[in-house]
Amino acid sequence: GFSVPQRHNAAAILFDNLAAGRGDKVAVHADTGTVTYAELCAQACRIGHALLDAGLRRGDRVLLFLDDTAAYPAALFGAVRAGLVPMLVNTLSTPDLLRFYLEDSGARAVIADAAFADLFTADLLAATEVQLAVAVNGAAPQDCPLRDGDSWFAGFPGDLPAADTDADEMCFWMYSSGSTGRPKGVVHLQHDMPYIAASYARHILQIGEGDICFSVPKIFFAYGFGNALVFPFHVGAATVLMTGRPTPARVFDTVRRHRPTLFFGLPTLYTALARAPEAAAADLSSVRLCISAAEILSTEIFEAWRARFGHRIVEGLGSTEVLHIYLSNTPDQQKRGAAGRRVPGYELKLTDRDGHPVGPGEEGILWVRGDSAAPCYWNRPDKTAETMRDGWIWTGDRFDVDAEGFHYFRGRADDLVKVSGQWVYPLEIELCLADHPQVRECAVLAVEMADRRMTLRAYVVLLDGAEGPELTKSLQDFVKQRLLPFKYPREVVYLPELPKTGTGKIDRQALKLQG
Ligand code: 3SK
Repeated sequence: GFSVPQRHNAAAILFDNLAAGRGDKVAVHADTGTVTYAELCAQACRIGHALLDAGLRRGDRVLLFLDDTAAYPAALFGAVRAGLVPMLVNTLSTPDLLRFYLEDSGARAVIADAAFADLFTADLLAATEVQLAVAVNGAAPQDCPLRDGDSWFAGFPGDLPAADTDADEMCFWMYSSGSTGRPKGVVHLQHDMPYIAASYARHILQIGEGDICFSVPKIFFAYGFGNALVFPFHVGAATVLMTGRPTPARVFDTVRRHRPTLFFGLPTLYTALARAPEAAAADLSSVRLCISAAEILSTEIFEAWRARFGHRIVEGLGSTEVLHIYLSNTPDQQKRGAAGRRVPGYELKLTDRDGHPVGPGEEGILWVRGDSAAPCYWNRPDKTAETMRDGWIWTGDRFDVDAEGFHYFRGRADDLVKVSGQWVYPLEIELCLADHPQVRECAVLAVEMADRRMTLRAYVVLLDGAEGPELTKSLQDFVKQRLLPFKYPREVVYLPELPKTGTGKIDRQALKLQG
């Protein structure tokens, strides 16, 4: 059973390592060197002190605009220990989005990497409630309104008592972008971090103190946050943090230098790594588990990875609202194409659109319940009422489940379209096309024609072969033979690669705009 005391401050994930005698143990392997648990806790306390000294009070939001270095856990846990609420946002955010985050949250402080300082102009800060903006990992340029955090923090004490927070009190936020509309602030509570450690990390990763985690997906992404910070710190393990773009050369080199035991990626990353020339000489012998989430991994990449490195990538699926993975395969029990089985600690149910449970083997919309689920979106009662219902999270994803409990993703609840008068799910066609021997990657979208009718368009990246009418016919026939004939893509667009979002998913909005 999982329990935290009713008074609980989530920074304990980091600070309990001191009481456990791990002060001298390495917590972070970063590009810039190693940091021990004692050093990380002291820096977190200095940051917490500095924020309080600047006038921030319990529950105030602190926007973190940081790449993956030791400054991230120091700022995050320092703010939480001080009773403040860090907000983790994507460092690829546009200036407009950044302004939205600051306005929506009413954040009173910003901690940003000096490398991103030029985004935080005096005009932007003056238009918001930000009263304190600091740069870390170097000083911001002279004319920039961010003060030098590295030297300022150094003047504060390296210990700070934890704020006496309630386990059900707001702890940190992330933003969930969704496919349409403005992003929603996902509010997480003090007990959510220990919950994902006690569920996914314990049962699926079976993580221990000797592990070294390397999450290529970054900390601002809920998946990366659990992998890179919560899971390792909860058991006193170490984490490897890498800044910048994850090119195959840099990822393999980081693995070579730090020899992680747990490796976390996304399908796009595994695809790039498996195909990179550097894969031939790469050494993954330190790794005991390779994990993938967020999207379906193609059989081709799963097999290529197994052939090259001997690892069967373990797939799972989670969400920012639930904080981490609730459906997962395990190293011993995996089925190709399945998102996995229920992770201990979560309840799952499949219903029809009216919320009635579907029968055995039938397809339905997935709901998830568990203590790491966010209670609400910030200031969005409409969206909260749609998604958070009676303690359950409505995922909007359609699944069916086999007799052994493996769940198979069948698309979004709302992507059903009528083409030639018949209902189809574009994902079904996408999954079928992905099995064509000449297809490297594809996406299928329903698009509106000039006469307002809908049609199916496939965007295809080829493995080999020349694009043209013959190949288009072969792709269409492939779908007709495997699915119902009317489900074939009427249009096929060939691309050198598919556009990706900041978190590595296929950017369907960008494809739509591309026409
Ligand atoms: O997309 C996912 O599968 C995921 C996994 C863990 C945490 C967050 C997310 C969105």
